[in-house]
Amino acid sequence: MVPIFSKEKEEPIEQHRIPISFLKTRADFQVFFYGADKDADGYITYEEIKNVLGKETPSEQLLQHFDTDQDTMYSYTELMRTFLPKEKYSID
Ligand SMILES: [Ca+2]
Repeated sequence: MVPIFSKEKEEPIEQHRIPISFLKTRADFQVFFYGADKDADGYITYEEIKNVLGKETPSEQLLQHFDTDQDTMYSYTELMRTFLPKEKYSID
C-alpha cells in the first residue's frame, strides 16, 4: 500500500518565536538590526545575525523557518517576528 498523505505534521512555526535575552523591546531590536545591517540595505544574512547575537544565535536550520520569502536574507519584519513577542512589533 502506498500512503496518499505524508505522515509528517506541519508545525505552525509562525506561531513560535525565538527569545533572545537582550532583545526585549523594539528599541533593543532596532539597535540589533541596524547594528547588524552593515551595508544598510534593510536585509541581513545569517552570518551578520551571528556576529551580533554570538552564542545566542539560533541554528541556521531553525532560523530558516522565519525567512518567510525564502530569499536567504532576513528583513526587519521577518526578524522582528522571530525575536519579539507579538505585542511588541505592531507597526505604529
Ligand atoms: Ca527573507
